[in-house]
Amino acid sequence: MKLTRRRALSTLGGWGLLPLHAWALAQRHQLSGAYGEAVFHTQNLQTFVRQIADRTSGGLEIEVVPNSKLKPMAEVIPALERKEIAFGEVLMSAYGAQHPVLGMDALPFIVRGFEDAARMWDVTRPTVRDYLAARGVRLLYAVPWPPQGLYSRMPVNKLADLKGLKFRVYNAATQRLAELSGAQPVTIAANNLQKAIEEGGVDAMLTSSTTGVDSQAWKAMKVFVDMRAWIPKNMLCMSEAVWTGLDDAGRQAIVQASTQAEANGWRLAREADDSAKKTLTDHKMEVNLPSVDLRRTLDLLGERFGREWVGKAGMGHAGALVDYYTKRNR
Ligand code: PCA
Repeated sequence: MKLTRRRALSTLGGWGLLPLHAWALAQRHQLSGAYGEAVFHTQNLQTFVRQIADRTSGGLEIEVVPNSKLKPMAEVIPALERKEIAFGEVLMSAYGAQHPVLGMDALPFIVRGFEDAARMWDVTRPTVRDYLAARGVRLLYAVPWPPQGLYSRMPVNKLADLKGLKFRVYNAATQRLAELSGAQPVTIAANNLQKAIEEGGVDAMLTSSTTGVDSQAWKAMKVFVDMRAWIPKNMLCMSEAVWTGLDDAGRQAIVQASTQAEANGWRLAREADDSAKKTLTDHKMEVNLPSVDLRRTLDLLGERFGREWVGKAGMGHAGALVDYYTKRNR
């Protein structure tokens, strides 16, 4: 057991060598994690809070409450605004309706891999940070999921193959793809996915290799098309009012641990993707790249989504997309 300041103070307090109020001075907060304990994002959050506890010698203790048990994801940002919770993790695109740049995080067929995703984050970070700051929410870091691929019971060679299937959706982009291909969209949060699959409620879905493994996709689906539709990110945020109430040591610990969590998280996402694709194959799933025809349809679809997004975002925000392309093609 590590001797943290809190434990040391509590021991000294217990021996009557320190007044108990010194122990009580440690700040304790909760962090609303959106995904399950085994998910690499949640493990990264655990490392993040451990580092903060160590760096402040127990002066700042944060408890990770996983699986949206503290707050459903849609309520996390408003709860941070109201200081109802101190820290919260959300999928950026879950807030796509609030700001176009958050929706851009799940714009299909724009990024082709993790390097592109990192470029997109470079370009969009200031806008996301300022948008949140205006709401009294501090952005700490963002970490990607592996690229989103298509799972299905049967091989998919064209979008029409999805027609009529129960297609699990988790944000506006998945919803729109389901509609465009004539599938039947079914909204299921990641933490209920495994059960829904077991019960036969999902014929197809678009998510990462890792979420496919966590939800044991192979129990219903046999094919994974690694089509890299987008690379969505989770972001960790905190209440600005809680930040203001921290001492310098606490703030410094958060800043340092955030930088480290972001770097670790991007590395973990790549590693998790490699090992998850292997696990899918071990469970006899076919892991394929899209056929030439499907690729062509997807690219056209990407253009269409891009145009729709620019139309809604307006030219002011569309600049972020242009900046991204300029950076990528340099
Ligand atoms: N997993 C989460 C979000 C993106 C991902 O890869 C999900 O499927 O809900």
